[in-house]
Amino acid sequence: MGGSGGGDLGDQPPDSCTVASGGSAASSGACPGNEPPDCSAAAASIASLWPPNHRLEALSIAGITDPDGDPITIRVNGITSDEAQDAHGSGRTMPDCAGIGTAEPEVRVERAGPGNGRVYAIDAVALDGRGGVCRASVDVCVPHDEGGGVACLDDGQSFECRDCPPEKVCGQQCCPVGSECVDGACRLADIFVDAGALKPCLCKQTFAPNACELQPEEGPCVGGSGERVLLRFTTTTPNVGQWDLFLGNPSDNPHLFSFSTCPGHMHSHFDSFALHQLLDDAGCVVAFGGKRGFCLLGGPRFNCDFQGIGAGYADTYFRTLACQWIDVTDVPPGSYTLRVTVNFEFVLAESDYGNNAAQVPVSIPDSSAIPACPTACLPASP
Ligand SMILES: [Ca+2]
Ligand SMILES: [Ca+2]
Ligand SMILES: [Ca+2]
Repeated sequence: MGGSGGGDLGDQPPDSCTVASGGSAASSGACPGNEPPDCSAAAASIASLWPPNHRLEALSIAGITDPDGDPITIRVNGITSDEAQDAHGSGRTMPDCAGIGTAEPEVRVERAGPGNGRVYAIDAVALDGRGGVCRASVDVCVPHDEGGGVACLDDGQSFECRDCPPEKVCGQQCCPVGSECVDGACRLADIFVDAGALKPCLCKQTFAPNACELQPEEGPCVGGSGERVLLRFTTTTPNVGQWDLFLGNPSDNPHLFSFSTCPGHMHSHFDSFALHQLLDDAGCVVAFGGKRGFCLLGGPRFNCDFQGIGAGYADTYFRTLACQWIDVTDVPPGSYTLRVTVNFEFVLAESDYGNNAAQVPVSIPDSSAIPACPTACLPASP
């Protein structure tokens, strides 16, 4: 499943989206339904590592809470350092970081001999399983001297720290997921959501108990079997950056993909691309979509086995696709806001994360006014 992609940007203006809250899943304030986890007190389980004997030290990220008490899943998106992994005098042991894609980052306890201490920065997200997400960046220090009273000096987090796949090697750098080495530098794309393309509509569909849409590997993207009311919409994601959004072969980033065995879906799906939320007047999330399967492709260079969105192209998930909806069966009639956020877990490096959400007003009538899919779909936005 996934977008047909390949659409040229044409006349779609890059400012046709509504900038929302930068990936935070719910607004501030008390929401009866769900609030996102709170990353404000996040810290590494060990802030300063000693002695620098080149071991890989397993850490965790502490201090993240969820206001609703939801169980939290933490995932490390990346680790950077202010020293190159093979910095002079550091032992030249590589890779110096591991655990990306897990809740347990590992960093090598070493630093450059002539340096001022090595600072690692661990970039992670916390997910509450109900569409809430927060982002944390925590520092870990390997001081140059023990007990010298000198704090680690962060000379700039210039070095991606991991077992770098060959196509990501860029001089002394390792390009982060989503970027690509061109002319000796890691180049970043910029995707956004086209609000004008969403065109939400409502229809009813009946699902058998064994339907793919009820399987966890596909979301699940309906709340149960039987007749469901679906708010369908089209997500179009243009890349307005100067460079391709580059994901490449799914096997290079296995932690970001899952393999669906549902009929017709026998390929690797990118899990964390878009978040679909329905908000009430208070900005609280009243329903969210479960769609997991994304195959990023835009432009002639990319396909499902080599994924990406070319500069000047867009990836589109049409509202007729399975799971490209929010199940609103249990949402009372009324006025709401549909919000779609791409790259909401920040797994793809981009030059701008502030334009990744778009929203449009939605009106949900009494269910007797909603027709059956797929022959009809009642427009839900003015
Ligand atoms: Ca929560
Ligand atoms: Ca330093
Ligand atoms: Ca962006």
